[in-house]
Amino acid sequence: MTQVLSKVEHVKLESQYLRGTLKTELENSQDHFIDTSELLLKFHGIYQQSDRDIRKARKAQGLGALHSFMIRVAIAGGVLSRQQYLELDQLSDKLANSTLRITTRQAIQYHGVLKGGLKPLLKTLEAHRMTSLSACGDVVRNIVACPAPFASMARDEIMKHAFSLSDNLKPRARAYFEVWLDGEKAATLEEGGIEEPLYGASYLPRKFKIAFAFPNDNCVDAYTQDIGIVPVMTGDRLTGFTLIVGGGLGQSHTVKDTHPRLGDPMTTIAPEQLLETVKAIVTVQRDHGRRDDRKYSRMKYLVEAMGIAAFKQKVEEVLGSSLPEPLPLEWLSGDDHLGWFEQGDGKLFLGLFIENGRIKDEARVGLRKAVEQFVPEVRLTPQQNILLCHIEPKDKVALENLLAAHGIALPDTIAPVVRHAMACPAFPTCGLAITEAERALPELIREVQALLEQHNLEADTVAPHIRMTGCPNGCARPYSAEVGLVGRGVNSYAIYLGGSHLGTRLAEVFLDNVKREEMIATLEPLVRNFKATRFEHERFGDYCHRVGFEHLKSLLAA
Ligand code: SRM
Ligand code: SF4
Repeated sequence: MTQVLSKVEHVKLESQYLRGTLKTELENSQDHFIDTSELLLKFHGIYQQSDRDIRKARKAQGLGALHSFMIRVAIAGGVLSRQQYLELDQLSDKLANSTLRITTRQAIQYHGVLKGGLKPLLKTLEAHRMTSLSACGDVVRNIVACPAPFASMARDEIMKHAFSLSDNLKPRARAYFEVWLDGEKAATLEEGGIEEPLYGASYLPRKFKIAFAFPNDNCVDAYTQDIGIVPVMTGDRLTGFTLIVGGGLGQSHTVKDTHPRLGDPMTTIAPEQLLETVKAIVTVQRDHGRRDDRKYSRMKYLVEAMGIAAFKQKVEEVLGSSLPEPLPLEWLSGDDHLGWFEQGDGKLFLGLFIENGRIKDEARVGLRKAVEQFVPEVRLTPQQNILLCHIEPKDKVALENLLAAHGIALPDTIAPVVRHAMACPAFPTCGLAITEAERALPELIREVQALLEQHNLEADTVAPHIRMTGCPNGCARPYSAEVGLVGRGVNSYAIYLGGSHLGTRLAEVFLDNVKREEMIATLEPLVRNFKATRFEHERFGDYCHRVGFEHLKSLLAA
């Protein structure tokens, strides 16, 4: 059946492989790009935004929006050399709003970049072997991987696979270096022709996300990805990969039948089959995903409509060979890797909590000095935190002192409920935000902390994982948390409950429209009953799932 293509499909097709009019518009005196270019910019890792805090006031003065840009730097596996981290830090002062925002996919975002700053920023990134190409857009996005830097052959091999997928799945067309790099060949990109061998002229129907977990540790939320890749190990030898296919979280309150979905285990393959199998899955989504309505274009809807068995058959047709059944999976943790650890090679790493991923103010200065003096490599985590890697044990005390001098707390001094919480950026930069998240969560989460302390439930083994977003798109993965708070209206949130702290079960909507100021009073009876009736070692998400929403609602009524 032929589909009526959505507007975005036409923009892609007519863009001559992502060129459009970007180059000429970059040279004009406007502070922004036209609509069609705005869509193409995303493939280059750039979002056109405006400060929503001042939009109304400007309108009242008869002024239009004041535009600036968010640039997302794709960082495969979240791995950065010292030099790269320091360069990213400096750029935030020179060309952005003096903050670095670690994302839930191990990337870095700049906010507040002006149009004139785009080219210098992207050129500097390139000079340090970093790129924003395909950090956004209808392509495979930043490849996520468990960042823990323990010395292990298998871990090194998994990271190499992540880097290799990242290189192999980048778009090939030359538009990025023509527009931003004065046509110079980018060291970070393999030069292709004018065409896209994998993606074709209209790229994928929608964004596509891939993450590598580590056996038993689901810190990357593998089930929420288009493809979650779980290594199979024999001792410290990598012997295969199990692929979980068709996950995704975005939904819309107003669009029927949109919903979060966890992926299905599809197959377990040998390590050397990974690239071609992933490419085959991407090809099936490219050729069969919906292109008429972007609300239903994610691969999760294709997998759901076909069923995993028929989807797998399509992948086998592309490969020309059959795929084995998946091995069973077992999850023991969704570790955040925070605190001091011995790497196993004589060095240490230190995982530090960064509230909602925003590196700013004095903490940014402290981190910069720490990296300059003591840290050869930095890794970003899918929980918006940072790991300082390969530290000499002799430097431990000096590093701790330096961090303390800049007000950076060690993780064991931070309440577990705070340390496991995440929020998306929402206001003032996100054009889709309905209500606050990053600016609202710090206060709310400390109120939750006080509530848990009242009931002696503050320990790491029991404090729930809570994630907040300013709209239902789910950027901080609220639906795979134990408690999800999802923007529903101005200053109100839907409360999702019953997810698993291992990311293996979705939370479901419990109450649809709870005012921020009613949040603690709403959670209190549930927390009290959890304390009174929980099974030994039971987590809050598991308790909510076990007792059911009817019971939980009766507690509220009482
Ligand atoms: Fe997201 C759109 C921020 C991870 C689902 N996301 C956006 C935009 C770009 C808003 C826009 O389209 O104008 C947000 C920019 C806000 C800003 O001002 O910075 C935005 N998303 C983020 C980040 C920065 C949140 C964070 O707290 O870190 C994350 C960047 C990740 C990265 O480095 O690539 C981010 N977004 C996610 C995730 C979680 C994940 O991937 O692990 C999801 C849910 C998983 C999924 O994709 O299903 C997610 N973002 C969305 C969606 C809904 C997609 C859908 O299938 O319906 C949108 C809207 C869209 O695509 O139409 C969106
Ligand atoms: Fe914006 Fe919504 Fe994503 Fe938050 S969840 S960053 S409000 S799109």
